[in-house]
Amino acid sequence: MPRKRPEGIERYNAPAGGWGALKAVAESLARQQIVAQGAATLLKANQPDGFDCPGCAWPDPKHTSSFEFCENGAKAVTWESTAKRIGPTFFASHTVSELWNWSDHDLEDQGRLTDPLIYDAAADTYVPIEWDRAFALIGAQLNALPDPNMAEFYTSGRASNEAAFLFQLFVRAYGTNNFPDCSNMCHEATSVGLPHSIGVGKGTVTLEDFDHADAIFSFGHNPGTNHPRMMATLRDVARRGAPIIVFNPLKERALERFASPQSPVEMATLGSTDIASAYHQVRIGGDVAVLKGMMKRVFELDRRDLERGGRGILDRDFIAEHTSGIEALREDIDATRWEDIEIMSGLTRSAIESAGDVYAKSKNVILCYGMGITQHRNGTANVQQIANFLMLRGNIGREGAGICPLRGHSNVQGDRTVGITEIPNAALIDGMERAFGFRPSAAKGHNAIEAIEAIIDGRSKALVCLGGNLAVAMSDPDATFAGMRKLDLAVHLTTKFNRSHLLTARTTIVLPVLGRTDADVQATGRQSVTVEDSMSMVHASRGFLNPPSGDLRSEPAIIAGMAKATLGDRYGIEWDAMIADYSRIRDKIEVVFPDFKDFNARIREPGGFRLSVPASHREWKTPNQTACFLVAKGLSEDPRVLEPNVLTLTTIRSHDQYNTTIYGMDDRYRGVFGRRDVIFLNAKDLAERGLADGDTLDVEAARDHADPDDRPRRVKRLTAVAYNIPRGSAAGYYPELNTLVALSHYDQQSGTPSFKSIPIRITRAA
Ligand SMILES: Nc1nc2c(c(=O)[nH]1)N[C@H]1C(S)=C(S)[C@@H](COP(=O)(O)OP(=O)(O)OC[C@H]3O[C@@H](n4cnc5c(=O)[nH]c(N)nc54)[C@H](O)[C@@H]3O)O[C@H]1N2
Ligand SMILES: Nc1nc2c(c(=O)[nH]1)N[C@H]1C(S)=C(S)[C@@H](COP(=O)(O)OP(=O)(O)OC[C@H]3O[C@@H](n4cnc5c(=O)[nH]c(N)nc54)[C@H](O)[C@@H]3O)O[C@H]1N2
Ligand SMILES: [Mo]
Repeated sequence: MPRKRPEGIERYNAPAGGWGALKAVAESLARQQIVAQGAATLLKANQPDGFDCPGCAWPDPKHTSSFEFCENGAKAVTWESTAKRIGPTFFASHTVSELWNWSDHDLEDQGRLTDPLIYDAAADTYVPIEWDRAFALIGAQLNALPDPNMAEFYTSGRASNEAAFLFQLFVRAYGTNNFPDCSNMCHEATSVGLPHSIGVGKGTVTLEDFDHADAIFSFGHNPGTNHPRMMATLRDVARRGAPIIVFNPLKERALERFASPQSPVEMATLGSTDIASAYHQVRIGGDVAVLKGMMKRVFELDRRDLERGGRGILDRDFIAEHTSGIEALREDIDATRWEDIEIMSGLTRSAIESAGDVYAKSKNVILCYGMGITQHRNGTANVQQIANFLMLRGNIGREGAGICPLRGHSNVQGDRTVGITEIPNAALIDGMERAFGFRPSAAKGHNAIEAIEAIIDGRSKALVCLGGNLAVAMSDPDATFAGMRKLDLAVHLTTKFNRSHLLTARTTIVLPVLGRTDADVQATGRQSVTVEDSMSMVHASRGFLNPPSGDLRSEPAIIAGMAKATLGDRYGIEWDAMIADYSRIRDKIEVVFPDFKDFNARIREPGGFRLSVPASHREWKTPNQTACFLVAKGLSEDPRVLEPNVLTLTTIRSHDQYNTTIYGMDDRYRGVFGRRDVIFLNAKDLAERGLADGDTLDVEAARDHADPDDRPRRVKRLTAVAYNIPRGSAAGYYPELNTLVALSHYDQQSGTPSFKSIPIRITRAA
């Protein structure tokens, strides 16, 4: 008799997509009470005259496609365009202390905020405040700080280019570069790592390149859930017979099999398309070992081919003309032993060699990657080894080949492009001076980790958040929450109410904003904003719904309101004129960033335009003007992973969540229903500890006594799920497990928290 599975844990045998996806959309429309209006809203997503889907940053075929069905895009849209509202009456009857005990799902599920609010400490509730009074308070408190560097200005990647640009203008005119950003927790390893390799911190491919690729390598991303529109592309690639080689510790269903809701045949016959041609379940944190192993194979095949009188496997013309550093890389790879590669990757030599053989045989290769690569202590090194791997055969800067980081938030890349950065370069400073007549500070500001540390230490006393849920998204919630409660000023621009807003400061103000789907009408009429996708395409986005209440303002308008109240007419910045007509903001963006030449004209072209990515045409903006092979010593990021009894935990997203937004409690493709308090483990790792599927466990982070931040970190009572995952690896859900991550546990080069490799120990719960 097979043991009964734990409650809510089932086996999911169907392909990803299919009828299950259609059903899920119908359910989320019904749950958000928007059946009629919601259906119309979905039809406007990613249309030429519609809004940009807030679900992910995957590009559209020219942003002109007929309606492309996407379950999780639909969830993101319905969650925002919900008919539910949360206003003063709600807050009058619920204290902040009471709301603290609500779940993240229940907080946001109250619906869209309708009024600006301020926290009343005496009553422990939020009460309405007039916009102008809120702005005046914010301005007075920011001006009262002895030093502008005592304030932090956070951006979450849903903000439009226009909002982000005004935000950085406001903050730089105020006098600091403290720009913690969700990107610091996400693709910072890409932004920091790739410029050293190829001179630009962005991907080099376009959507069309996928039509010309002979093989796709996929590392550490889960497109069926997080970039669902990518599935159409992967399906096309698979159907033309090009290999897709996947490296992921978990067998993600959509990377195995996908039934396209767009395909009448697959829907009618319950058929599906196999996606991965080979699926390698790499150990968590084993990617450097895999990449080095495949490079070792390529060097070996190259040597053999030369011995036989061939021209070799390496792209020697590309290497000679465009690169530097190949000899040092070859030495490092030669010195790396297969035994170590096998231990660290958890894969056999022959499996890695077979993947290397596919690479060597394919003319054009694209490598895609996500958080499984960046959120490690060696995230930057991971990204740079990927660049090395591609460069060996000239797979950067030509048709059908290149590097494809899957960005997170729908405009996280754009926010960076238009100036949200704590490390402004000379071009940005010069550009700001050209556009606005003042020279902003060039001093390095705080990234996300540094901002939280400054808040905890009391060095920073104010926090202004352009969206997001910083406290819940960050490592070490215990320390982070306590720090936030000591602030003098906390300001949140937001569509919905979340836990970060419950961390009240001396003055706490919550300002409700228009979302992507809402019509944004200003003095000169309805406005569009712009966003940049993962492939550097910039296009317009225009909402059309009636806003949730008459008292909402747009993000640009609120930023301008705070700026005027804080700066007065400092530097003569024409805030009102820019808000009346956003094309004037774009004119200024164009002055600061010449790449946006003819910005307003070009966003009127269907599909928008592509920003220049020099590496895409083999122009290398590195100090020595070449693409650089970079050596990363060793294979392990953290000696603790080899200690006895230690497992490496990765934290992942369920199918029913958007970062800290929990839409629902199911994770359909992984067979988890109605709960999130689980930990996925290899059955043998469980058995070795006298544990079994369904047991209740406590999890403790392995200690690092040399770390000044060392202390016990525990999550209690998780249910063990025996799962198809490599030995030594474990997985569970973000954000519930962030308690296990010390603030000091991050990649030293990029500051990206190491959310994907947390050394842990498990024990049976008392
Ligand atoms: N519906 C939905 N869409 C989203 C989001 C969302 O939460 N929900 N979030 C958005 C954001 S901000 C981002 S950054 C992206 C995130 O998109 P992803 O990068 O796909 O997000 P994760 O769920 O973190 O998944 C990481 C994947 O890496 C694998 N993995 C974990 N550790 C390792 C490892 O050590 N090596 C390898 N090779 N693989 C590993 C996991 O098994 C998982 O499949 O999605 C964006 N889109
Ligand atoms: N353990 C662990 N931690 C992680 C990760 C992980 O994989 N594991 N991933 C990290 C990553 S990749 C990221 S990007 C961060 C995410 O960090 P954040 O970007 O800070 O978090 P989100 O959950 O995306 O923010 C959701 C909130 O944004 C607000 N919001 C939604 N739409 C809008 C809008 O249009 N305007 C405004 N102003 N507000 C809006 C809503 O209030 C909602 O509650 O988390 C990071 N944390
Ligand atoms: Mo992200």
